[in-house]
Amino acid sequence: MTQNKHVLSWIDEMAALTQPDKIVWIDGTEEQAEALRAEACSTGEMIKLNQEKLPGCYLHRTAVNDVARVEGRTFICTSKKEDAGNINNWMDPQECYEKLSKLYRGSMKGRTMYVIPYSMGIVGSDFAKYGIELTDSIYVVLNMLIMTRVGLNVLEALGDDAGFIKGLHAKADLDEENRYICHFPEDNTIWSVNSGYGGNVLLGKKCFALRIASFLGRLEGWMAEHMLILGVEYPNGEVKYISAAFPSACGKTNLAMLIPPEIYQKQGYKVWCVGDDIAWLRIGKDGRLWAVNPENGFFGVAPGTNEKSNPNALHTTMKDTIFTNVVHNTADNTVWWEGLDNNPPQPGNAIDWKGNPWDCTKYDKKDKSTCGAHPNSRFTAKAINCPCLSSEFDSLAGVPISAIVFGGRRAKTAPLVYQSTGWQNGTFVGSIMASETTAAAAGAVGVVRRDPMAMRPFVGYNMGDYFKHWLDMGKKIPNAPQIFHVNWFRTDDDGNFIWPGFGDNMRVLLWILARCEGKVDAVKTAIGYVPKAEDINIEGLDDVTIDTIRELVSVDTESWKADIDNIKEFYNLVGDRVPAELWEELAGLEERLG
Ligand code: OXD
Ligand code: MN
Repeated sequence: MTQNKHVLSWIDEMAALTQPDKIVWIDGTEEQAEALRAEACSTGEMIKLNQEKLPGCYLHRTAVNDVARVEGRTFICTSKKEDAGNINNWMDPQECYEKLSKLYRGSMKGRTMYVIPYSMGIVGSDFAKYGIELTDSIYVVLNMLIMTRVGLNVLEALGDDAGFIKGLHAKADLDEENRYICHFPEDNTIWSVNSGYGGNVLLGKKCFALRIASFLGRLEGWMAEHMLILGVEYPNGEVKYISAAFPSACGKTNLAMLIPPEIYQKQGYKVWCVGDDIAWLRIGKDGRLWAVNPENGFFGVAPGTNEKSNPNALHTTMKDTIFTNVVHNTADNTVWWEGLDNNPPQPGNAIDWKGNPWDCTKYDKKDKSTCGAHPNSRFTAKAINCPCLSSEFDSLAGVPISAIVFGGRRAKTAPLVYQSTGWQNGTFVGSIMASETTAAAAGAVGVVRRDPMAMRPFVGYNMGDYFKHWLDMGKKIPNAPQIFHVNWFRTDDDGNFIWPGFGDNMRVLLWILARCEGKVDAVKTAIGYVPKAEDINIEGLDDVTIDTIRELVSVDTESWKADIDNIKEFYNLVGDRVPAELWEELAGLEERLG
């Protein structure tokens, strides 16, 4: 398959450790993928769904103890602890290799080791980075075939180079006590063991395209961010691009695939999706910041996805999709999840995510254990099947970014939208990003979790150095994007959301883009620029008046003041590498708040 000595000797070493019965190279062909699907169905690892209704679609269930990313068991193994920083778990690389080697030893006996050569980004482009994942899971192979660009052309493009990311994944016993997701950024290596859940085992995604890539980006002068990328097309055909970072489960996929309200559709506005989760950003020759989505598919949360919230995502999942941990409707061999529609499969025809008969009549919104689909159940779907996929999805150069948008879930503090006063202030805005926990999650409601740039679980090095890298990048981008913050989740005194959200977020995106072009005024406040209420278009909105907008864009000085201590506490936790510029920004904010 390849003569690359670095590749071959590494595979030999890993095979000697894990001792598979055989080694199979994944070549990216449909014939091989089809044979693997058949094999997975014959062993029960996957279920082939109704091929008339859902062509090319399959269902998989993970182990009950293995349903989400495990931040507590995710480690950054740099030789110096300070280089991983206080926000990451750290283990000494040597200690970690030794510890995990014991878990890997002989773990593939009686199993096959699959060798997956893959590219993040388009093979041969300036953005592309190559990886090889070794895994004993067909499910992983089939997901990687959707999420990344897999094929022998990756090996050709790599040539004799040693510069590939070495990923080793073994399911082992799926023992949660011995589950580890470890990153060795200094060695371009990722080791994952005892899990079969997407975010822990599809090593191209969070592990490579965010944690390792963020480390490489800092060394090489680019950025790997937890951001969607979308294009807004104007009636004259011009398209402007926005990238946006929100914490996990705050609606990135919905925003990326937004359908504009009717009044905009009639005028000819459209929104195109370039990516829903990860952006790699580089400074272009023209001095602007250019972005690609390094992935090739969507690994989206199923519950809540429906014809209203995200019709584009729903259509994307109608073919060639792997569903994980959703309800199996055995009446017609299809799938269902909470929030899809009001027709759950009836008792006798429904199998829940654990593989047990499910009775929808016992469903209680407040009790997660009564759900048919796991709240973190997923679809793995091909980008190419997305009806609103941007024509620039495959562009070698990426797309030029006009605006970077940060966002969180804040009941009171953050207004609907505000604009930072420049790159340094915008970096500060990103660094203090936060979300409040909702009643949907276990634990206290309204607890603020700081999640800088939505990267808290994904920065592969010291968070203070990451902030510094943001500031340094700003100095190098002659024509930098404007930086904004949005909050779709402001609530009234009864706890109801004030802003309708979803497609109507288009109204805010248009204000953001108008600001980028200097086409609209704004009001300067202590935190930055907020819209004049009349500049957010409310035509066609039933429950939103100009007074509602006034309320939404008002700055609640008291709740900001109350937030300052929490920000200081967080900066202190990040530690002494927080750049002085950000402390100055914080002092400035405190002063302006009075
Ligand atoms: C994801 C996440 O799965 O952010 O995208 O957790
Ligand atoms: Mn994500």
